[in-house]
Order: sequence, then C-alpha cells, then structure tokens
Amino acid sequence: MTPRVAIIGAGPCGLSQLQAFEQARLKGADIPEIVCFEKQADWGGLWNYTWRTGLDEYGEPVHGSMYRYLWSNGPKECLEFADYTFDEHFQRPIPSFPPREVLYDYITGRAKKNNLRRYIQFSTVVRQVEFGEGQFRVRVKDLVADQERVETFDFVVVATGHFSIPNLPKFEGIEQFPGRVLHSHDFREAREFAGKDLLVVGSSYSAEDIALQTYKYGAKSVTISYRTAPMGFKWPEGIEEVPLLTKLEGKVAHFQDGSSKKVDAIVFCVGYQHSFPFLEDSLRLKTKNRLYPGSLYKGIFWLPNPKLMYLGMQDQFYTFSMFDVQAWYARDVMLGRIALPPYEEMAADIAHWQAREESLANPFEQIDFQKDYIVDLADQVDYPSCDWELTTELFKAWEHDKEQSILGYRDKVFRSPCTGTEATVHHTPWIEAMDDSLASFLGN
Ligand code: FAD
Ligand code: NA7
Repeated sequence: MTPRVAIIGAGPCGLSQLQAFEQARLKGADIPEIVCFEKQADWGGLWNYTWRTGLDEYGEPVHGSMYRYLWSNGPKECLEFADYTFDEHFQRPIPSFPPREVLYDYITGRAKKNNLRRYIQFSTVVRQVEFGEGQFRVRVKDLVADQERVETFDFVVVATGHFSIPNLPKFEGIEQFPGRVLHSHDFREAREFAGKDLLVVGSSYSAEDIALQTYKYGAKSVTISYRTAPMGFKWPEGIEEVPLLTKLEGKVAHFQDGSSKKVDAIVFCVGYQHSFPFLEDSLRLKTKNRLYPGSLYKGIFWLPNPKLMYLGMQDQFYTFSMFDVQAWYARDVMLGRIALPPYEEMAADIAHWQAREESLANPFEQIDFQKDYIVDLADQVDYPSCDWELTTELFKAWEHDKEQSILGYRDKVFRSPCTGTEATVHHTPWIEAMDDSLASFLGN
C-alpha cells in the first residue's frame, strides 16, 4: 500500500516539505500520498498577514504574529531558495531587505509554480495526533463545514511554527496600568503609538524591531527594558535601553536600577512557547527557543519515534533555505533513501550538537553553528548547490552593519549565494520608506 504522509501547516516549512516531495516526483520517484492540513484559509504561515488578533472567525487562536510595515530583519540572500532564486521570481535584481508582502510573493511564487495547492486542505485544523499499532491517528476539523474526521498516516511532519503562542510573565502593578498592554503577537499597527511614550519589554528581535517601527511611525519615546543584557545598538534619540521592569505604579514603570519612566502603553516582546496542543504527550516536543532543541535527531526526527518529524523548530538565523534542507532530508528518510541509525547513535549525535551549542560565545559562532548544521544535512541530499560559506559571511557583515547603524542596516546590499547577483539599492532609505507595498518596493 502507498504510505501516507500528513504535513501539519502550510507555512514556509510545510511548503518546503511539499516542494521536496514534488521535486522527487518530477524526477520520477514514487512518492507517498501526501495530505497537508492548514488551519488558515491560505498558505504562507506567518507571512500570510492577518489583521485579526485573539480568536479567528471560527474561534481558533489566531496564528499570525506579523505586523504591518514589517521588513525582513535579515538579508534575503541568506534565506534564498536554491531551486527558485530571487532572480527567477522577480526577473531582475531587487534590494536585500524586502518588506513582508514581497517575501510572501516569493515564497508563494514557488508554491504556485509547482501547483502545490493541490496537496493542501485549507481551513482544516489538526486537533489530535496519537500513535498506535505502527500508525498515526490524526483527528482534523474542517472549519468551514464544521465537521471532524479521523485519518491514519504512516508519517507525520509537524510544521506549525513556534512564534505564535505568547510567553507572558506577570509584573507587579500591571492590573492597574491605565493604558494598552499587549504581547508582540498581537502588535499590528505602529501608528497606534504615535505621540505616545512606549515601554517595550524584551531584548531580542521583536523588541528591536517593534521599538524601531514605533519610532519610525511617530512614537514620542521608546524605552526598552532588558532582562539579561541590553542589545547595545547606537539607538537614535528617543529610544533608550534600561534594566528589567520591576513594577508599575499607575503609569510609572520602575526598573531594576532604581530609575523610572511614565509610559502610555506597554508591548511585551518576551518571546513565544513551542506549543503543540494537538500532539499526545509522548509525541510532544518540549523545548525553549534554542539552536538545537533536544530529542530531535538531525534537528528533525523525534527520537522516541522518528516517524514523527518536526521542521523549523530551531531558533533561527537561517530560515527558508534551512527549512528546505530539512525537508529534503526528511523526504529522503521517508522515501527510504537515507536510513536512520539506532536510537543510541541518534541520542549521542543530539548530545554532541547540544554540547557544541552550549559552548558558543557570540552570534558569530552561532551563525557558524547553524551553517554547519545545514551543511551536514545538505551534503546528503540533492538540494541544489548554494554557497553556504558566503551566507555566513553575509550574516556576519549584517551583524556588523547593525552595530554600525541600527537605522541604516536595511539599506545595505548583498550578493546572492545562489546566482552571484548583486542586490540593488532601494529607492528610499528604510527609515523614510513608509509605504511597504510590493508595488512601491519594486518601484512600479
Ligand atoms: P509558520 O510561518 O508559523 O507557519 C505555520 C503554519 O502552521 C501556519 O500557517 C499555521 O496556520 C499552521 N498551523 C498551526 N497549527 C496548526 C494546526 N493545529 N493545524 C493546521 N495548521 C496549523 N524570518 C525571516 O526569515 N525573516 C524575517 O524577517 C522574519 N521576521 C519575523 C517576524 C516575526 C514577527 C515573526 C514571529 C517571525 C519572523 N521570522 C522571520 C521567522 C519565521 O519563523 C519564519 O520566517 C517562518 O515563518 C517559519 O515558518 P514555519 O512554517 O515554521 O511556521
Ligand atoms: P526571542 O528571540 O525568543 O526572545 C525573547 C526575548 O524575551 C529575550 O530577549 C528574552 O530575554 C525576553 N524575555 C523572556 N522572558 C522574559 C521575562 N520574564 N522578562 C523579561 N524579558 C524576558 O523572541 P522574539 O519574539 O524577540 O523573536 C522571535 C522571532 O520573531 C524571531 O525569529 C524574529 O525573526 C522575529 P533574555 O535575553 O532571555 O533575558
């Protein structure tokens, strides 16, 4: 009987998995029967922007965490699909830091070219996955028809992302705060904070970008409160970093160094949980946001039961290209082209990578680590060639650019590791570019 594969989620990871199978099929391989379940009405995952927050039209938790005016926070050259380049999609060089709509167009462009939609059941949420007698029982709900059903599968690929369910600690006095309080998951429109004094809690990508966004769209001041260490960029006047928030008294926020600041609103940029409420406990990955989550051989295969796979569960420097390489590797295991070693060997391999991860001293070493992880997989599959060494150079240059100018790093240009094409300079510096539409970006 033809094996059956369930892919949960049609975001970038789920689409990479579909693309991997489709490429094998086009080269003549017999591929399994594939069903991709996507709870949203369309594909693209986080890149499929939604204005909704909280619950969606069916009462399901809203997946989207992206906001208006979001521009790529890393160079596009470091996430380029080796089998579908930016040159192929746009038919001309474009700048290195595109806004969301442009990247959405690119991701979905490859999926459209290969007609991947035919594998996907939209508005279909996976409610429960259990394993028994060698198979997975997957209970799904068709949200439009309001009907549940159960199907069985030989393999399950979890591609549901991990930047959707907020981590949200409590701070003293927050119940009485007389202003808007939200998690970055619910942030949508920076102009809401124009003319206001904003407090941002957190010191990673979301805190950095939401502070910059709100500054760009007219916030009066932005105070960023860090727990472990400040980001330390040369912030423009109007943005400052302070130690951790200790309590709120009315509108006044107090910080660990004894300082305080009157604020009008608070955005908690304190990260997300890896959350898989649809998986039975014995199948559920439990990890913090790190470069090498435990219990995943090759960062993909669930150690206690490798017929269950997870894509994209790592903390991410690399994104789309890493997801591709993972998907190609997972596909080859499902096709029987790569044999997994015994349990002890897989466990030792995970421990080896995690020990190395724990010894990393700075972002430069972390970039090398993630590149080595990708190359380890890419070497064993037929993913088209890509200059991975160049991608690490680009990422390191990007880190330096951010240190030089946090407002100007998105104006830099890079060379493609797939085609060698040099990006073009955008017509408007990022800090002045208020229109983030695809048409404006491409100068149409
Ligand atoms: P997602 O994009 O989250 O897609 C998961 C999909 O699974 C969704 O479509 C969801 O609806 C579906 N799903 C979830 N649960 C179920 C279920 N039970 N049943 C059926 N379907 C389900 N990366 C970059 O490269 N550059 C950036 O500039 C960048 N900016 C970011 C900004 C923000 C605010 C965030 C949160 C992330 C950003 N990222 C960025 C990282 C992002 O994680 C990846 O780009 C990418 O979206 C991850 O793809 P994914 O498929 O793993 O997950
Ligand atoms: P990250 O990168 O997981 O970062 C989470 C941040 O939240 C990090 O700075 C943490 O500080 C901080 N944090 C977590 N808990 C607390 C508490 N209790 N108090 C204060 N600060 C806290 O999540 P992001 O949302 O920034 O980024 C996720 C993705 O979105 C990323 O891939 C981007 O591309 C966009 P710590 O440093 O641990 O002290």
